[in-house]
Amino acid sequence: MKRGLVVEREAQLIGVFLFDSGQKVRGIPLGKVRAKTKIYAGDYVRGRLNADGTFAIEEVEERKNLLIRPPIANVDRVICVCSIRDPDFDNYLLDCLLAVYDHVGCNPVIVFNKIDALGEEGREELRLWTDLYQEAGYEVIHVSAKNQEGLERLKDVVEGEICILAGPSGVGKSSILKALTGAELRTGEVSHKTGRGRHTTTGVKLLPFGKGSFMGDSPGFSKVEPLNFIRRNEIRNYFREFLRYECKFPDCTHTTEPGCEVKEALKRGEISCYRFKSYLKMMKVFLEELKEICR
Ligand SMILES: Nc1nc2c(ncn2[C@@H]2O[C@H](COP(=O)(O)OP(=O)(O)O)[C@@H](O)[C@H]2O)c(=O)[nH]1
Ligand SMILES: [Mg+2]
Ligand SMILES: [Zn+2]
Repeated sequence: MKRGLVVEREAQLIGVFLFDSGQKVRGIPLGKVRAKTKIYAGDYVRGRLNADGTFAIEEVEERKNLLIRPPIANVDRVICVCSIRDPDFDNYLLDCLLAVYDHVGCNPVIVFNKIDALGEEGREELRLWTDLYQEAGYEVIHVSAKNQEGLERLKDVVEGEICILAGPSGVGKSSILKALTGAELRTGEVSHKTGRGRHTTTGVKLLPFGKGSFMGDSPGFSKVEPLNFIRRNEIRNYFREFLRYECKFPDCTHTTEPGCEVKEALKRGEISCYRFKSYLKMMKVFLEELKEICR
């Protein structure tokens, strides 16, 4: 049996990239497969080549995750794209994306784009945010889609992975995709005319790039409400730097409990006030004492 990756999923079409030959072939799932599961872009499949060159899908491997927007399975990486200027950096939005994508198991990496366009002040701001997120436990990469700077490093970091881009409008997601894969980023839904009238489906392609990596051609979230995805008392698990501390109560929400080591770390400056404020905002909690700690 051969192993492949579903790189194209639109209406009735299933495009499979075969790992042994690097060929793209049309996949046709056997009835027993079809009865068991839908097939998504990002599914790893096993099967055999038919005489006519199509690929009989005999098996869909178990998924490690399945994103809904865009509909892609087995996403290893979400590339959270930000800029310092044009548009201005929105740290709360980034913190929301980091939390939600960590929660669904898509190991987020932070990419600051447009570094070519920064003046002295912008570069200083970039340094501060970069330090902050690295200290919190995230990988941070500086790129310029315009000058192709930093793209090799990005390709190394996501080697062999299925990726999608996320982040607000205007930060350069389309430009990065174009620079990495040569293709244009599709954003909207695709309408199809079928025999049964007009259907709306979200077709997705995975585009090969770099060192055995694939990128979805529809972006992930540009903004997100964490409470729609994560239970309130679990948000604390998706602030990586909080996990280094052990509070008196194992279910401490780091708000009003006594013996909170996260708040102690905040007071000592080991945890960033920006990050802690984002946490409280996601929790929809107001803490009077924060005025004293974070000036
Ligand atoms: N100076 C500079 N401009 C960029 C860079 N990347 C994208 N842009 C510009 O930023 C604008 C938004 O880019 P786009 O890729 O459409 O962003 P998206 O909304 O995130 O897909 C466009 O005018 C791009 O030309 C970059 O690295 N440097
Ligand atoms: Mg775009
Ligand atoms: Zn605590």
